[in-house]
Amino acid sequence: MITVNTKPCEGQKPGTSGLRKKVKVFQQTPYLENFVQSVFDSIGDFQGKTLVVGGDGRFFNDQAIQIILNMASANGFARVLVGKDGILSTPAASCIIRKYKAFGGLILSASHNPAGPDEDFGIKYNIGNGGPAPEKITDAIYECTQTIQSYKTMTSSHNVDLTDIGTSSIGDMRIEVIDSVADYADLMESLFDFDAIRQLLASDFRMCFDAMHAVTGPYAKVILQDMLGASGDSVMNATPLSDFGGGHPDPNLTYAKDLVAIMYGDDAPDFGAASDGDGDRNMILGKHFFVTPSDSLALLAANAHCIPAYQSGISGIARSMPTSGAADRVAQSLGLDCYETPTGWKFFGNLMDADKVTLCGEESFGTGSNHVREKDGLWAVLFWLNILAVRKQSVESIVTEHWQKFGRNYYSRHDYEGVATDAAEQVLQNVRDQFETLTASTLANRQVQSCDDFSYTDPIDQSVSQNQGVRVLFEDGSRIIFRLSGTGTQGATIRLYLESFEGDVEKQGMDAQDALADLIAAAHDISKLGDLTDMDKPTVIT
Ligand code: VG1
Ligand code: CO
Repeated sequence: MITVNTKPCEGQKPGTSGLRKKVKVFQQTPYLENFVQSVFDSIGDFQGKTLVVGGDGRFFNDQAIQIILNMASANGFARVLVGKDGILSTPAASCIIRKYKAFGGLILSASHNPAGPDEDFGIKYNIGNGGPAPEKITDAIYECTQTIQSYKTMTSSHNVDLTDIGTSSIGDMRIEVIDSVADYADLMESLFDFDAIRQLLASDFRMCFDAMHAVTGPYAKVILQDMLGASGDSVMNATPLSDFGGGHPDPNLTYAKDLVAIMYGDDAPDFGAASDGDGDRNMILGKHFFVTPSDSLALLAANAHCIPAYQSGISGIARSMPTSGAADRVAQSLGLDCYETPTGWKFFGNLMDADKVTLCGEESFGTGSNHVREKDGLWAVLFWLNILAVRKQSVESIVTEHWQKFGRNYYSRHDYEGVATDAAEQVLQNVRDQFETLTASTLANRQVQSCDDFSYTDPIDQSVSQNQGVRVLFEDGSRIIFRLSGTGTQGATIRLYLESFEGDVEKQGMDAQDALADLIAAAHDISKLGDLTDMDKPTVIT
């Protein structure tokens, strides 16, 4: 073991979901080393305990793991569980931390951000419940990165072989290379009615899952094809590539365009889905039909009784603040609490640990439950397949029936990527400056009820998170929300979220952009977004 002198590196503040930077930044010693040592210095006493390590397979994944293994040994971990070839999807890592009662885990991913030598890399620490470290810990990690003076590492001269399942060691620390898929597949089988899904897939029902050359390929092949009998062509782009095939594995209508073309084409399958780089997001499509993530959360909650694991009821629902209120309506009809948290999965952990909620979701294609402490892409796909197997209706008819019963929350998110940071901040400030004049005024033909910067007090540990989005809230339940992304690596991204509610069945068939047109215009008007960014349309519309 050696102790290496170091000094703080710039830009080590974790964002919405860990630390994300260009690969080139992570490759500069001691950028990664400083962060890993700062994690180890912030998480308490792990001497003799187990750490889980794995990532989405992107470029630099394997090298980063070798560095982490040497440092984990030098710092006193007794055992590390690593996914074969260094691969673990984010939900699988969460599952393994929980199942083997590990002290915590390091997940190497920049989610859907492009991968490759000139693209992005990321790392985050998950605690023993399997979920992302809460802000208390991420703040402590950041503090450490500001004052760090040395890190500890072993100096093994050769790389640990991660290509075969088996055991090896560095110093006193045992390294177990484990099957990346098996534990996760077992967990899925314990939650869903695999027999019912098998029957569905054996019928004339056709599905298509796009793994986007990212981490879910191996998981989808084992679960959907080997275990559930989906046809050989049902999983596309199934081989994980270190550059994700040059693509952008973000499952939305813009980036998952191959899948969208199939699902909107002639002879479209009955069900389509995609997941992101690290396997925690999901997009759900029916034949010529897109399910918004906000609606998907509401639908899963309303149909949870179809699923063995949730048959006896769910304890509550949580959604991130910008996510539409569709789930709130289901919670109300089921007599359950619905919690509104800031963006990022770390805010759901306490609620799930305290059994206040079973299902959680975000508008950004994230849904999950208390089976792990991360959002879970394939879990959502299996949940939908299980519902389809039980209800024997099309995706579209299930969604439209839901709207008839609960009303439709028209919803859209407009992203403006690569904006200058000052301009992005000014967009939000412009709205903030009008909080007083907007309140009780008429905007987009509606009465404004209130305006605020969203702030959240965790009901379990009372921690407070401020400035989580600028909101204009209307009396009829409509909302305009502005937020700056915390996951990008270049410039700023403005997210504009728009929502309005339609209870009248006759008016539920509109295109969302048309239904929201007056709110979109009002949002531009009050923020001066177009002038400040010099962009005449969003980079991505969801
Ligand atoms: C985005 C999403 C947020 C999600 C986060 C991590 O964050 O909006 O809902 O939790 O990504 O998802 P931001 O700060 O860029 O809006 V993942 O799949 O990238 O780990
Ligand atoms: Co992700």
